[in-house]
Amino acid sequence: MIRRSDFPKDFIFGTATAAYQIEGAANEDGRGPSIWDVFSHTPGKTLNGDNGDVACDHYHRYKEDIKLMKEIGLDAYRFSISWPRVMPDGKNINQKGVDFYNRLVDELLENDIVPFITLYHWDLPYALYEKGGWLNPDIALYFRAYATFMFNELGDRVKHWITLNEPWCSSFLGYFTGEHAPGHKDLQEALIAAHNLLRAHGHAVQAFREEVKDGKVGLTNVVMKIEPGDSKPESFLVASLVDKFVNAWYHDPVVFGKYPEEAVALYLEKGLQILDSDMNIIATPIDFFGVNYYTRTLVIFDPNNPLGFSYVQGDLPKTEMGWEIYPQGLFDMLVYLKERYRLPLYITENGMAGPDKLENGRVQDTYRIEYLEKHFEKALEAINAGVDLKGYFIWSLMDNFEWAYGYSKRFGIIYVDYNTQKRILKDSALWLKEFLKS
Ligand code: NCW
Repeated sequence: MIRRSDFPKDFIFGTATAAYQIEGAANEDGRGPSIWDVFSHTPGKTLNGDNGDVACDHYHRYKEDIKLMKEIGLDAYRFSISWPRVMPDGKNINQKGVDFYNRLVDELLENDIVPFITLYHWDLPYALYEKGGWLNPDIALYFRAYATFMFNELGDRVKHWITLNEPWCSSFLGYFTGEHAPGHKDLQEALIAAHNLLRAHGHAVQAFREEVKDGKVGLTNVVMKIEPGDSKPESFLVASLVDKFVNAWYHDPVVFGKYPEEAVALYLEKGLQILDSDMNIIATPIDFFGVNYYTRTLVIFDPNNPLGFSYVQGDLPKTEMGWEIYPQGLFDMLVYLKERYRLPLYITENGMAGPDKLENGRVQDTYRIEYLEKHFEKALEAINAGVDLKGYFIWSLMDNFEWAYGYSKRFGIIYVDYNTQKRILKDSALWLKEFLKS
């Protein structure tokens, strides 16, 4: 059985959340609307019309939530800042919003829990969306100003920062498939958004170097193992293409200052110009990559699909998201990232949505324990294979608003009863508590 003591001494274990998914208090203390408030309040966009108005009410219950983290014995906590809470119009400061994050950070530090902050986990101020959102090149400078303000405000106490969470989702789910806010369906827009997200990232890293001399900054991407879904040679080719589009696209420019050739070709085809000066900003050196790993994705060559490929279902056991459980992919991708980019890594998210049932005050999520244990093993294997992996954040601390799926998917190691806002440690949390002592 894997033990905590098998990991390096300074390896950290934590949990992760995101502001819109847990905070609630959507209309309190001067918070402005984000694209997700508007999207989730638009009929048909989220399951059952669910929204983050109340969510886990973490805005009022953060002390209780930190107490639970302490009880489990977690070393660190990754959370995101709601940009529209601190800058309701995207630009001007809302002191009450800022005060909340000061209280949150102080409470974490008092409990010896190391804060990791994500600046952008998908909740763009709606006021900036009205100015063009991620399609407006100026967005990178708005983001830089917001980041600079937060570095100044919290950088004395918070030393680990992540600029963006999963820019692939913000650009492709937000602007191409339309599953996420703002719900556009336009490939050219997705390409522009992706580029502006990376520019925003680069600007924030530059600001970080000026403001926080003794901290570390990185970018978190969703990292998917892309595999061919059949044995046709064409499917191997499309798998490698999709891999470039999901993985290399958001890593290569940041380290090498270059998009993969296939992405460059797509920008050209769509008549979009990429400036060298942009690439220089995007490639401002970072300290680590954050890895959000959940699953593999199978693709096959499909001439009938305008994209040239289709997704297919694999036959491994799946989580409630329909995502295959594939721990080996975590090992493979960690080794791949190490070899290609030579940067320290954190697993900034890993976990599963399960068919959790609260029965007699208990949630017996043995599947989640098994999932975590297997992924812990692969993380350890990667460390032993020479990957500079520094920490592991479980998604998520508690059940929360799962975007387009609303409250129907439960990823937490803590169960949330949304009627009472009562929190109940699932068996996985109890298991983790023992693991962290081992
Ligand atoms: S949807 C998504 N998530 C979930 C969300 O709760 C969290 O905020 C995100 O950081 C859990 O972790 C991330 N990510 C999109 C992953 C897409 C994977 C698609 C695979 C099938 C094609």
